[in-house]
Amino acid sequence: MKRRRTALLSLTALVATALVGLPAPGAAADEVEQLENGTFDTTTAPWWASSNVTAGLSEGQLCADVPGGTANRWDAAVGQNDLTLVKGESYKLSFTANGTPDGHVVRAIVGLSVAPYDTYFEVTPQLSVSGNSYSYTFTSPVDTAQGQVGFQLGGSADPFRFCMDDVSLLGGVPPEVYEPDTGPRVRVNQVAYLPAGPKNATLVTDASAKLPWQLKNSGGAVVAHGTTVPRGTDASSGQNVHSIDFGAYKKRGTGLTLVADGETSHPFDIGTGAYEKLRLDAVKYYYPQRSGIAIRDDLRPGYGRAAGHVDVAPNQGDSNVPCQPGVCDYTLDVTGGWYDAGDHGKYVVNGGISTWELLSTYERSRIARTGQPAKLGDGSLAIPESGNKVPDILDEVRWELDFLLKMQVPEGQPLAGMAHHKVHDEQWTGLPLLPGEDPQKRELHPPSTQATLNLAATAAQAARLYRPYDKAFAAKALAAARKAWTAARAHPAMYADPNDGIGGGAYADSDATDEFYWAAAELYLTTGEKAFADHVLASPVHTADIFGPLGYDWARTAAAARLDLATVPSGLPGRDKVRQSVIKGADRYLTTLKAQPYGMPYAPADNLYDWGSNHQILHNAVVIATAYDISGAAKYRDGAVQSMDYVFGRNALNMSYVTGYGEVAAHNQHSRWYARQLDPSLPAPPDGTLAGGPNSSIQDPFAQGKLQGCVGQFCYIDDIQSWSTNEHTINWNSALTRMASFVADQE
Ligand code: 9MR
Repeated sequence: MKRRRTALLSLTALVATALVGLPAPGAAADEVEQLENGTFDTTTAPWWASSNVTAGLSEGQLCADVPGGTANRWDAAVGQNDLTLVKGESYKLSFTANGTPDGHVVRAIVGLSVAPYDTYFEVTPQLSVSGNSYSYTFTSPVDTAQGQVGFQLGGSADPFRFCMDDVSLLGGVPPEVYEPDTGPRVRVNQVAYLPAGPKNATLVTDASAKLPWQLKNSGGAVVAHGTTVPRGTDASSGQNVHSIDFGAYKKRGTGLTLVADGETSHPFDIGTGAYEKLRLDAVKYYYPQRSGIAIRDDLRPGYGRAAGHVDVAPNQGDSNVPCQPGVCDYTLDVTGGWYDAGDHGKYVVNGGISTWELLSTYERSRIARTGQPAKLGDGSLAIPESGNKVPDILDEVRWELDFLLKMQVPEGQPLAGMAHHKVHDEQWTGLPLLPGEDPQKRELHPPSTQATLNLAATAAQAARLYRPYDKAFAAKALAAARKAWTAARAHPAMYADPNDGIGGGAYADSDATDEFYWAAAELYLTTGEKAFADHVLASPVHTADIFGPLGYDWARTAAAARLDLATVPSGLPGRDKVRQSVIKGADRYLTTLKAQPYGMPYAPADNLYDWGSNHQILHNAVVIATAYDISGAAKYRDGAVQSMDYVFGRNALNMSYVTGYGEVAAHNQHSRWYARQLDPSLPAPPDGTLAGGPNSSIQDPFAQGKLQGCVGQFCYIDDIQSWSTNEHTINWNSALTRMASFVADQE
């Protein structure tokens, strides 16, 4: 996405200040320089340098000779401490810098000078010999008197020279007004509509009366036309909009455009197999997320890398991981699994919902009326196990399942059978950082009831799905699931600490009734045992209305149980009612979808978009898709298919949230190793990676600096620094996988 800075006023102010040395008219009166001696006229004091850096004055600049061979950016640095930062105040960080030889990337931060060394703002410019000026505005998320401006120079194999001048941190500046470049006002699914499927678009316009629209083929000839339907002000974006329905046109084609109100949409296709490719790409995302194995460049060109966390320095390894102090006195081998997201943590709760959703994609392919199991079969995903006669999707998920099983507390220990909530670094690490280069100590965090039930549910589900391919593994998984179930029953309220968020996410959840329901459901569907059916039937969750506006997720897992009870064959008493409850939920999501001028089945309370809203939209679509699988009614198929339009660009930002799909697509998702935005030698996220999407709470400082006051759909920015709106994770790509597979089946 292009960014336009409306810096006119502040630029004028800056020039005027330079001329007369006084604040210019219009400049805030209280703009205050926070740094001492940023001009290096006679000394470098009070700037400090790490002991491995030789820093000094050189032609009125501070120059630093940086050694090669350090691992992390922060292993070599210069900076200034004891800065006061005020929460909610905006600051402008500016400097000139050059580097010799060309091309070195450094990290400039404003953060905390003491542990836990939080970073409030960071940028990672690539330096040239001739030098450049840099200027950024951000808003401090905290009050502190221990602030720091730091230039982190480490992580280079070779030595280089870094020079800087005119370093300034100006407080009290007006917050930067960020305006996203949203392109043409006709918003379409930039990827593809299905020939026989719904075809809808949204027009942003000031007009209140209906307008003509035209559909053009790639040669520019008008192939269909009609009039728009005025929809008034759209709450999710604050825009005045019309909707356009061109579903009567059913011919396949590429490079079509929709024209209305003098604007031409981004080009799109009708029925050219995009979803078949997405079906694969969405699952192919997982192989390079694997921990504990080298990623083969021949299988993922451009993504090959060393194995992460296998006890090769600087990694401390995952094969002998201790607990946090005081939590346990054993160590576990917890190698393998998928990294959760852009971080190097591995979390049983989030691994659980992701595993379930990939396995349910596979299970659906075997039982649904439109399912095509061969599509994700052996040889489909280009993974090391391709060719072993096991469906590739099962091989991929097995990588995670083996890890989840390793997280179970061993026999003989006080909490035997419970599962540790998570394993991750002792401290948060910076970006970029390849998995194999993470030097942090790894720690097991206390077991939790939810993690234990995630293990029970997914291991039970695995037991029925892997049985035809690996009986021993199926038996092992079922035994682990039973053990976990029993342990969770004995410790029903052992919740993860919501404050345990240093070095990794908390994934805290203070309600386990849904996880008990889910685990019981999977154990029942696999074993048919009455005890598990009784638990399902007695659970208050079984009859509760669980299909609310937000959509199910890692913390709210009741839908995983309900959807499986409704679709996986069983003799559960009252199964028809269960199926009806899914239809009822789908009806509600269809009502939402119809009321939304952008056509998505999502209208959160108070228009507060949740963290990862894109996957919640997809999850509501999964409920609609499941209603189609249950009933065969076309309205559900169409509603589910239409939900993809939002994800692929029919939205207020006019962008596709899936890398590699659509004219303008998210490609800077927050990641420590798909960090091309920070280091051009690293890859961007692979095609088929879903961005989290609009998040009204904008928890990260970068988004806070750009998106204050954002309305719903606008609370998103495609920048690697925005971890609260633009991360990628295994549980979001599982939602994409599930829907991509459904839509591909309808083509
Ligand atoms: O997706 C998670 C969101 O629902 C939580 O509110 C948030 C805070 O716990 O964490 C999100 O998950 C992140 C996790 O904690 C660490 N790895 C990256 C995940 C996605 O941002």
